[in-house]
Amino acid sequence: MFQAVLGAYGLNAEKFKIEPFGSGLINHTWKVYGEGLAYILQEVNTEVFRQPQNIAQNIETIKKYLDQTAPKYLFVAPIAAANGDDFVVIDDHFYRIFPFVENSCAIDFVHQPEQAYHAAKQFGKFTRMLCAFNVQKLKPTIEDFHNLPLRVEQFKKALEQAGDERINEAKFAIDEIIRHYDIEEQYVHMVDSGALNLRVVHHDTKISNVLLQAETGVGLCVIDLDTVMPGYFISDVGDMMRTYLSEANEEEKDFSKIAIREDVFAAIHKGYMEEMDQVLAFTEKQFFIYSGKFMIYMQAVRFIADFLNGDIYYKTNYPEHNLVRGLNQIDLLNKYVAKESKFEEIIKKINENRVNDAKIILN
Ligand code: GN1
Ligand code: MG
Repeated sequence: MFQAVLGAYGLNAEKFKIEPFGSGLINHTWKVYGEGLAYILQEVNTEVFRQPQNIAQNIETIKKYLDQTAPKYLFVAPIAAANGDDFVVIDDHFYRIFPFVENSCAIDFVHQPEQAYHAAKQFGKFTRMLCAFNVQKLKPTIEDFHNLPLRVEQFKKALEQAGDERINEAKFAIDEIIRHYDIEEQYVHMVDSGALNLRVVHHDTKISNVLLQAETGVGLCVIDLDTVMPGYFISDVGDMMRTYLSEANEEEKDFSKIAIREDVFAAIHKGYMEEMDQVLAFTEKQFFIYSGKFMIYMQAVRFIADFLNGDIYYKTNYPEHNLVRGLNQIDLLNKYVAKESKFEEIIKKINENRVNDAKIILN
């Protein structure tokens, strides 16, 4: 396979080293390097991305726009194959190659608030760069990806169809998901009221999807653009909350290690708002804290639905893997909800300081 894929890019596979890269649950990724060159090769999971041409088209459309409006912005688009296409298809499998950004690094965990700050700033900047771009030009790469009512519907269907054994095993998780149905109701209300604007949103803002300068740790750019499509900002901010706030991630089985770091919350707010404060409407800002509940809850719903469905979506390494992930997210959700008033205080303080700073400047 590697020979055929690299061949389509005019590269001789024998001259390169190829190693698995990253920890994604959906696509397969490799680092390809040798002869002083380095690339990222990826096979797109077409079970998940049913129309991979949409990914290529979206990236191409955005690239053209950014080339004109922000030529200095680092946008990591796929390299064209020898025939000019942005991807190659071999035996019905869909591959593409990206340049490996030199002197960059990616991390898997947020160790310090500064890292959350730099990442949040990059995701905010990405949406800001595209705030005047017509989002209707983009196609959904996964229909209804972050449509919470639909995810809840899928969960209900999985519950109807699951066998007793899995339902019994997941009883606590199921009860918790039902107990939190208000999060979905709030979503429906928020969307119906028109509080949120459709924007170009990344939809997968985990820390490993940001490249940092290797030496300084300063944010360089965002990567993994497959789920870039029209959406709401709460998807991006919410997934940062979900994946940065706790030192323990969704794979952790010992839930006593799950804890919310308030300084990381403040760092996400600072980084994102430095870019987006002037862009977001007043009505959108009211949902900044809600965004965390929204994404953590939706992930719990998706993991538990997949467990009830017999593990057909996420890669799993042991039989209860999706159940444990779902329970982990429920634990995180409950700890997040317990901090809501604290988060409000933090934002209030930040805003007061901003007003005071502005007064000092005016005087
Ligand atoms: C999937 O494969 P990865 O890690 O980039 C999923 C995300 C989930 C995440 C949970 C297309 O992302 O929505 O949040 O797993 N992506 C898709 O780890 O379903
Ligand atoms: Mg991804």
